[in-house]
Amino acid sequence: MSLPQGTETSATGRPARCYIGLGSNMGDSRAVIAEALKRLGELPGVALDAVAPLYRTAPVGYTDQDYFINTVAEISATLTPRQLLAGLQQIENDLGRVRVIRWGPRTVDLDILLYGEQIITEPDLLVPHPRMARRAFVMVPLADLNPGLVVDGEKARALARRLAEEQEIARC
Ligand code: A4P
Ligand code: MG
Repeated sequence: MSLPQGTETSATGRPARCYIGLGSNMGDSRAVIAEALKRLGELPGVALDAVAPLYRTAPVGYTDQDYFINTVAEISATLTPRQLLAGLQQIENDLGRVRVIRWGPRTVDLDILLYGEQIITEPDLLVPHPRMARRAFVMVPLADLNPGLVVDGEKARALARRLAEEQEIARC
């Protein structure tokens, strides 16, 4: 029997290695990201294994807004992708997320970038995150954590180097 997408944990029964993208460009973004990371590690079924450095990044998509602070966290998860998404959305809401425009300013954004090897294609849950391989603000911190990870057929480190030449990003 196959389960609906997003309701399976890792095929091995072991925790799934997942990567979470974090971004903020409203309020005290550093403090918001720090608090989001703390709460991420406190979610039941989540162990926070590693966090990349913080980066200051030029806005992508809707460009008439402030620079972002971005990073990526590596976690081990025993909850399902859907439960993980619900946990991330709870953190966004608890931190007073405000977002008016798609791709516009936000207090905090938490995206599931990768959930183990799972591919999920549901209207409200797309994993791998469909735009991650085009974004320096995702690929540069992801490559800090796992340079050899293959994303879209290319190693994260190579992808990150190329994107960092095209998009403004700096350690902060
Ligand atoms: N959703 C689907 N798949 C996922 C996933 N893998 N992880 C759904 C999380 N959510 C996922 O998200 C809208 C819906 O996406 C959710 O209800 C969920 O069911 P949202 O966070 O409410 O809206 P959003 O973030 O404005 O939209 P989206 O499409 O996720 O935006 P992006 O692509 O994440 O872009 N520039 C810089 N420099 N740094 C940034 O962090 N972020 C964005 C947002 C644009 N430009 C940026 C940055
Ligand atoms: Mg989002």
